[in-house]
Amino acid sequence: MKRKIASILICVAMVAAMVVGCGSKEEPAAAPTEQEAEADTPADAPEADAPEADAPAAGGELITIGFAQVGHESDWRTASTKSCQDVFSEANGYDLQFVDCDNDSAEQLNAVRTFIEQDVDYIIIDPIVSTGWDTVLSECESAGIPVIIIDRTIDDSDKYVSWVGSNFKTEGLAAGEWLKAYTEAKNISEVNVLVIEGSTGASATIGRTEGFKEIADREGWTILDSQSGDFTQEGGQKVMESYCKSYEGKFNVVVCQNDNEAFGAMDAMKAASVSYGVNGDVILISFDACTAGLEFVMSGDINADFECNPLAAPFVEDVIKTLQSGGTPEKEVYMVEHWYVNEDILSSIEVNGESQELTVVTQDIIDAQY
Ligand code: GZL
Repeated sequence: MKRKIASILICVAMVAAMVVGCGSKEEPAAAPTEQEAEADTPADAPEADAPEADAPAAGGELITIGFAQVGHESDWRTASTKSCQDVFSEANGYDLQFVDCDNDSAEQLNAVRTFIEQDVDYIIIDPIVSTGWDTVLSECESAGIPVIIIDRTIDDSDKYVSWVGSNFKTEGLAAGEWLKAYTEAKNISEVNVLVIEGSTGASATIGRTEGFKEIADREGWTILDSQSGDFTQEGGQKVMESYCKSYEGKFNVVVCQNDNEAFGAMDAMKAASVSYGVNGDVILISFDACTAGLEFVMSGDINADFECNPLAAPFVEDVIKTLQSGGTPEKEVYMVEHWYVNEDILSSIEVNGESQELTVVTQDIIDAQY
C-alpha cells in the first residue's frame, strides 16, 4: 500500500512538473517515476505511465504483478512466459515483475518474499514442486496480496485465490488409453515401456506418471524403468542413452513426459540404431504438443502427443479483473487441450468413461500452435 501512495504522489509531482514544463522550453524532463525506474523505462517516457482508458486499475496507475516462473527448461515454458509477458504488459495497464527461478525451489520462495516486500498488487506462481508452500502463502495472506497459481498445482495449501492449469492425471490416462487402442489396432500383444519422467516433485510429473501407470497396471503392461529427464532435451537424451544400453531389444514403447525430453530421446535412439515412430520398432509418446513436437508427430517420428496448454495468462487476467471489480473468481480454471496423433486409424478414445477426440496433425494445426 505504501508503494501505491508513493506512486500516486510521484504521478501528481510529475503532472505538476509537466504543467510547469509546458510553460518553458528549458524545463528538464520530469524525473522517472518509481515504476519507470524499476521498469528501466527511459526517462522521457512519462506518457508510458499515462493512465490507459481501459487500464484495469482504478485511478489509472499500473497494477503491479510479481510472477515467479519455474524456469526456462522447455519450449512449453517459453510459451508460458511469453503468454504472461504479452498479457501483463505496461500497455495493458500492468507492471510485471518477472523472476525466472531456474528450477530452484528455494529461489522461488525468495522471489515470492521479495514480491511481498515490494507490496505488489498480485502474485502469480507456477510452483516448481507441489509441496512446501503453506508458510509463504500465509505470509502473502497476511500482507493482503492475492495469489494466483498457474499450471502446476500446490498440494499442501489452499491459500490462493485461483489456479489455472491442466489435469495432468487425465493427460497420463489419455496417453495410456490411446496406447491400449493403438496396440490393439496394430495387433501388438506385448507392451514393454520405458518412461522418461519430468522434474521430480512437479505435479505435472506426478499426474502423468499416475495416470499412465493406472492404465499400464490395468492392461498388464510392463514398465521396465521410469527415470527423470527433468523436462529438458539434455535430460531426455541422457536417460535414453542409458536405457538403450540397459534395455537393448527389450522395449517397444517410450513415454517422454514432455516434448523436449522426446527430442533428446530421439537423438539417443538414432545414435543407438533404434528405430522409432510410426514406421519404427518403438512407439514414441510425448506430452505438451508444442509446435516442434507436432512437427515430429506429422513426420511420424512421434506417434502421439498429449497437449498441455501453456497459454494461461488471459484466464489469469480474467481472475484479476474479477477481483478488481470486487467479484469472486472460480477457484479452478481448466485449460482446453487436444490429443494429437499421426495416423487416423482411431477417431477417439475413452478417458474416465468419456469419449475424447483424437486429432490428426496437419500443417494448419502446426501453424496455429504455440
Ligand atoms: C506442465 C508443465 C511442464 C511441461 C514441461 O504443465 O509444468 O513443465 O510439460 C515444462 O514442458 O517444463
